[in-house]
Amino acid sequence: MPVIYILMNEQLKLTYEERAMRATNPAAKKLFSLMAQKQTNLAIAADHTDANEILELAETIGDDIAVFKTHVDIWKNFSQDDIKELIAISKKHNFMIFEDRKFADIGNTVGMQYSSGIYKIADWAHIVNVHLVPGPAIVDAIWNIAKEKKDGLERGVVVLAQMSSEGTFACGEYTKKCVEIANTKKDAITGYIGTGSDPAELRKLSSISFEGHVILTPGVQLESKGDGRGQKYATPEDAVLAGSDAIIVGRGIYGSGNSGEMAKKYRNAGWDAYLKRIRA
Ligand code: 5IU
Repeated sequence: MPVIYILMNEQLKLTYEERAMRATNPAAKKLFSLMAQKQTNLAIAADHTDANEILELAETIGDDIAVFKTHVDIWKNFSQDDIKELIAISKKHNFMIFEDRKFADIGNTVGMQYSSGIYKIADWAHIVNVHLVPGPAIVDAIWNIAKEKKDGLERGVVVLAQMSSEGTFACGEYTKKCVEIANTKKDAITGYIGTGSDPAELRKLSSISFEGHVILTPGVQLESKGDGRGQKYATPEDAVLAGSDAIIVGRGIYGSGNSGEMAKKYRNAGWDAYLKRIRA
């Protein structure tokens, strides 16, 4: 049994460059390549409610991150002009934008939520994520729109195979089912959300996940074990050694009082853990 386990986790030794070559989704290819080139596997969960603070954060830590994760529906002053500014900053500092919208409806509705309304997420987000509770058609709804865009933006869909919150149902058989579905849609799928709160569960996801898929992990902090509101944390090293390819950190950075300094600290912790993993 231990032998099988080691074999199944061989992909943990692959470099991001090697994973980029195996990836078939454009956003996954771009993300693996970008992480290798910039030497950072840090994603920021930019959960400010003021667009000005969001833009300031992006400018401050842009050089240290691979991904800037947004929740545009919490911005009290959302405008497409701010989105244009965010895109400009993302190009200047070379990071990808991930709108953490967690789509979860029937395909027809999700297609409209992705492309229409005031946000027009399809126009600017490299990555969006979906629950697979409604079934696989939700992925097709997004991908049919994404692949028709001719603007050169590398797009893809992240599947919420796990969650970091206490008591989540996204574990065990559900996670396996997510992987089964994602493996039938490798052009569309960038990868997974894999939990930081339970490294043993994360390790299971990583052992069955296709090596061209990226595992992004929320629930990561250096200091805290939880937020008292259901969120549970692992350290960057625990998460990366268990199979996380990109650590998502929110309050550990933007809530610290010194985002610039903390971003560098998390960047180093995440990258050192990655080097330790591929050299193990
Ligand atoms: N997020 C989680 N857990 C999950 C998923 C998303 O925390 O399972 I899916 C989001 C929520 C928040 C960020 O935007 O990741 C984590 O922020 P903190 O590092 O501040 O807890």
